[in-house]
Amino acid sequence: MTVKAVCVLQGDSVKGTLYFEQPDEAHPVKVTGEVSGLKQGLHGFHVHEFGDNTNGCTSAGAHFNPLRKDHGGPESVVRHVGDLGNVEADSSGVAKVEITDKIIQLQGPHSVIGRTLVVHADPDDLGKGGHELSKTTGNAGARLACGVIGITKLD
Ligand SMILES: [Cu+2]
Ligand SMILES: [Zn+2]
Repeated sequence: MTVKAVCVLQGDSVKGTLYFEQPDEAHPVKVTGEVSGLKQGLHGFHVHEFGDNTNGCTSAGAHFNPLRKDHGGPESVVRHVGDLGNVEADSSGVAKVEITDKIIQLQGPHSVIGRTLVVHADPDDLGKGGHELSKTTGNAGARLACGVIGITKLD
């Protein structure tokens, strides 16, 4: 059964709306939408563990990592389930998002529903930066905006 979800990202100046869709567990999840108010360039983009924004994006915890692996990029063999890599903002600060990912799910134990999507200030180095944070966060810096991923109505 197709599952659809939506996430509204809210930050001080960064906003966005992302749509998630998955026809069934065997098919990848498509993530589409737009994030605005960014500095031009790459920005880390992850699903974090908790759907808790009580203390802003900090309460979302670490990257969603049910398999207890090191941080990586979306194409890496070793990655967190929540590692969606980067989005790239153009000169007007808008990132158009079109991601197809085989690891995140909208159903089952790896479902990202009820967890928090975060967009970061800096590029995610995909685990390859050699920084002390590369293997945990990709050294992607501050959390500029976040929102909980929720199920939407099917049409
Ligand atoms: Cu993150
Ligand atoms: Zn990660």
